[in-house]
Amino acid sequence: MQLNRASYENIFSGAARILRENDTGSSTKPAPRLYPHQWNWDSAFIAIGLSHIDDKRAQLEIASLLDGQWANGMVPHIIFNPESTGYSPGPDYWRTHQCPDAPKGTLTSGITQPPILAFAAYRVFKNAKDRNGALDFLRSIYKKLIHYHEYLYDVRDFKKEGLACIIHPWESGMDNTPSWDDLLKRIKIERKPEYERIDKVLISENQRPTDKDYDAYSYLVELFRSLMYDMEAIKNKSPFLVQSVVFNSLLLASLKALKSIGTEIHEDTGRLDDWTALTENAIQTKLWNEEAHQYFDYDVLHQESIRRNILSNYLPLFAGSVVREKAERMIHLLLSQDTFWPQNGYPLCTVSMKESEFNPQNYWRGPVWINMNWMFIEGLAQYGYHNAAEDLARKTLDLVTNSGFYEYYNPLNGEGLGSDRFSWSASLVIDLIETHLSGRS
Ligand code: 2M8
Repeated sequence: MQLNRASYENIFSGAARILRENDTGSSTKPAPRLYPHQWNWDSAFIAIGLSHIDDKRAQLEIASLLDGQWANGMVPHIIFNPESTGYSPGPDYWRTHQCPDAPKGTLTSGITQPPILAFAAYRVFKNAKDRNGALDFLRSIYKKLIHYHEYLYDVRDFKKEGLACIIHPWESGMDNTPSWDDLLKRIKIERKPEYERIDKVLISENQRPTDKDYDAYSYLVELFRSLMYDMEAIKNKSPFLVQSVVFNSLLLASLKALKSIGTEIHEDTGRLDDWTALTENAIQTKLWNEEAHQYFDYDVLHQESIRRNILSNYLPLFAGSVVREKAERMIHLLLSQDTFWPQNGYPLCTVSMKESEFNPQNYWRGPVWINMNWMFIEGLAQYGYHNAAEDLARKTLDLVTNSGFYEYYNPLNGEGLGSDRFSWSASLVIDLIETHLSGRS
């Protein structure tokens, strides 16, 4: 049987419908009710899928995110839609409008997310049918993208080692991954922060972070708010400072894309090569663990590697920055039925099944996420593992065909979890169908 674009007609049109339903005009909500604003890395993943349907709308997704850019270059993790309510913490909690760097007239959070934006912008360009329009788009965003990366190196590379630091679990995008457990437990919360949790009203509690996690998340936001989001002060006072693998891998992938963008539009790509070499080297020297054959997040305050076997430790494969011999060892672990690829279930678990914290139903503690699978499909293909990449793409499409466009899935039985009609699940399915199926059965 030939499985190609035509075999997935229904799933493709279902995905396109979800993107239309979650469209607010210039941006796309990650989910209809649970996430009613614009999120940073969601919009990047969404733009990639949209680019197969409508060039201009994909470009607008990225441009609208950049409208929320701060004067210091930061692209925030959430841009609030003033017409949407029902998400907490909202703009009243973040209170970023008090901060001189925050954009005027746009309400945003005060932190960022894994920087895959430039990578997505380049994909949007490559997929465009109108080449001239797409070049204009690149010209209109290039300086803003450079400014974002200047921020990541000049402001966020606290140790001046070529590794951007994250200051909050939300900046990793993998909010309650077990890698943050010990760090969060160590935070001394003197006064319980005041917040409400709407997520638990919409989604089963056993699929979401705990209240203890939320105490820590909110405590950190209240701390940053009290410091007026001043990064020098946060660097000295925050109990959460991590050189994260997911963040720096996506940064690397974006730097390479940014260089291609600059070359396309004949712009100066000056600092990009230096940054790339610096970060590539720092990932190899500081984050690589020879014994475990993988990269580990690094806890800057306690000066130790965070030794949890989680899927994002392998993301340097997506950035294409792993030498072949290391890559082969990592891919062997990744495809193993003991760790991330359950024998009778669905790959890839976000936490190794061998870790005691592995939980097949809880958020970033084990379930399959489509964006992660998508990045590994790209990574495996880059390293010449075309059969494994296609296997993973088909398994991912089977999962969505059987269970729907969920936020995440139980890897053991395929059950859909979290929010239904989740935008990046829809968008990346479109990209998988369009670019990752060879037509082999
Ligand atoms: C989740 O994070 C938000 C906070 O940013 C939340 O739980 O309320 C994460 O899965 C994150 O990666 C994602 O960008 C966001 C929106 O989909 O939801």
